[in-house]
Amino acid sequence: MGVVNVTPDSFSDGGMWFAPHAAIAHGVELLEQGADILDVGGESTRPGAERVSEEEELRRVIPVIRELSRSGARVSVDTMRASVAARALDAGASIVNDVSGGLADPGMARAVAAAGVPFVVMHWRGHSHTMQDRASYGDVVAEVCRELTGRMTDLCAQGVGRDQLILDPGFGFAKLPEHNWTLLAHLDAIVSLGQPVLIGTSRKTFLGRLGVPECGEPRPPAQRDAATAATTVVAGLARVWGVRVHDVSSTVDALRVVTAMGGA
Ligand code: PMM
Repeated sequence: MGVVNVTPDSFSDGGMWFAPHAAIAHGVELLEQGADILDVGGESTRPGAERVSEEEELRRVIPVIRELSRSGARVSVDTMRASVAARALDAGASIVNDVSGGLADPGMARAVAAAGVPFVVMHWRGHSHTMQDRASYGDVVAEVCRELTGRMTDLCAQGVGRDQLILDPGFGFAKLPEHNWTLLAHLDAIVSLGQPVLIGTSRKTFLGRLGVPECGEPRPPAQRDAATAATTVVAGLARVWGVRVHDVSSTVDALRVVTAMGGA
C-alpha cells in the first residue's frame, strides 16, 4: 500500500504532494513501482497535529481519489470521518482506512457496513494532540490485542461484517519506541486474531532513532527507508496482509526477499 498524503504537514512528506496534480502523479509513480493499493489521506495524524475541517479534507482527497480510481488504481481513503469515507467511496475508493478504527466518528460503522467494503481498523487511543499521553501499557501486545478485539466486537454489533475487517496495531499512535519494537517482535499475536493485518511502520520516528545517541535528533524521514524495508521483511515473515509505505521500490524488493525464501 503506497501512501499518497495530500497534506501540507504530514511528518514524513508533508507538502510534497499537496497540489492535486502532484498527488495524482505521485500515485501513478507508486503504482509503476509496484504498489497494489494507494492510500489517499487529507489529514495529518502526526503527533500533535490539529484536525482539518471536513470541507478541507474533502477538497484535498476527492479529486485525487477520483482521478486515480479512474485510471484503474485500487484506492483506499485514509480518513476518520464517515462523510469523507462515503464521498470517497462514491468517487471510486474501495477500502476505508480509519486510524481511529471507527472511534472518532460514531457514524463510521454504519457507513462502512452499508458499503460492505474492507475496513482497516487501527489501534487508537485518541486524537493526535493528546495520543502520546496515552502511551502507557503493562503488556503492550496483550493490550493492543484486547483493544482491537473490542473494536471488532463493537463494529460487528453495528452491522459491519467480520470479513470486512483488516487489523492494524497502530505503530507510533499512542506508542513509545519500546512499544513499537515489542509489537513488531510479536506481530504473530496480531495475526493470530484471525483477520488480515496491515502495518504502517514507514519512516516513523522509532526507526529514525536507530543508531542515534539518545540525546540526538532522529534521522530525517527520507533516511528511514532502509530501516522501513527491514520492518517489511519482519512483517512478511509474520504473514501480514499488507504494509503501508512511502517508498514502494524498496518495499517491493524487501517482499521479494520474503517470497524467494518461501519458495526455497
Ligand atoms: N499511519 C499514518 C497514517 N495512516 N494508517 C494505517 N492504517 N496505519 C498507520 O500506521 C498509519 C495510517 C501516519 O503516517 P504518515 O503521516 O506517514 O501518513
